[in-house]
Amino acid sequence: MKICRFNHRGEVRIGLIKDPATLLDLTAAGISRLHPLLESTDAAARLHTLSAENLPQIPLAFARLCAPVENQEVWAAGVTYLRSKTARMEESDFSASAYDRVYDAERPEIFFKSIAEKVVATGEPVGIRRDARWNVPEPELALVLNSRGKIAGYTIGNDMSSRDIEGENLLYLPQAKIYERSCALGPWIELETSETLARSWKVHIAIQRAGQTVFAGETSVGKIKRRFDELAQFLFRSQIFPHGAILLTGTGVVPPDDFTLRELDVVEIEITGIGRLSNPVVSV
Ligand code: DO4
Ligand code: MG
Repeated sequence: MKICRFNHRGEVRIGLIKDPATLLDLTAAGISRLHPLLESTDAAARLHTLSAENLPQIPLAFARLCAPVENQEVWAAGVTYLRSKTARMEESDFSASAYDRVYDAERPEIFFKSIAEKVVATGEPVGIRRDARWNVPEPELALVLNSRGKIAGYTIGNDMSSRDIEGENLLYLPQAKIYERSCALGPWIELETSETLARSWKVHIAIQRAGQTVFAGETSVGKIKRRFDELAQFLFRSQIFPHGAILLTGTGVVPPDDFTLRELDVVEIEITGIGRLSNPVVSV
């Protein structure tokens, strides 16, 4: 079951994706936020009941989807795929061993990525830093965690990154990762999915430039080295998240070293089982 936030005449409403072309307006049935659904233990049953009711229907093609995040902080795990470890070791000089160590360490790499209001939705531009010369998207499965640290659902994330800034010095990581429009989430949240099923999903990325595909790559969620509850438990150690949190799970697709994003490129990330997150690129 897929739930979304959408903007209708200036008001953010909650929707249930009924079929590939239609969403049901759950706000007409009194559901005005995602939070109670993510906290609830019987959200799926409630949504099944509601989907049989005569709720207003909106063609998806006309719906302006908002990022599926309300006031959760967005965090990200890193170096969870072998591919990410080797690419980062190659790009960096004196900090290469840090990636090697964290890949095998008990404690994962987890870093802060974004506050909710800075997250961009599908269709909205993601940013590349003007002061960086090597900018890439990072297509990632995102865990939607409730306030108890339980996985309430999954969405797609783009952890936009400036590889030259990160590669110059690991202490520059926050600048490589956190800047205007550096995080996209969407298009919606997939509920009711076990980790076993999610691990069978494929992550696919294509980058379009002037109508041509200039990079495409694919990986599998199953290649993530760590269990999802392990990542969630580390995030929730000595921290509370009253609104829940979003946790990106790391990238397993890295474009070749001579590739950098350009303004007007379009980044399309698809995760089977969820859908597609699509964003044009702007310089920020
Ligand atoms: O260690 C730096 C960031 C890693 C990351 O974002 C990833 O592996 O996806
Ligand atoms: Mg990443």
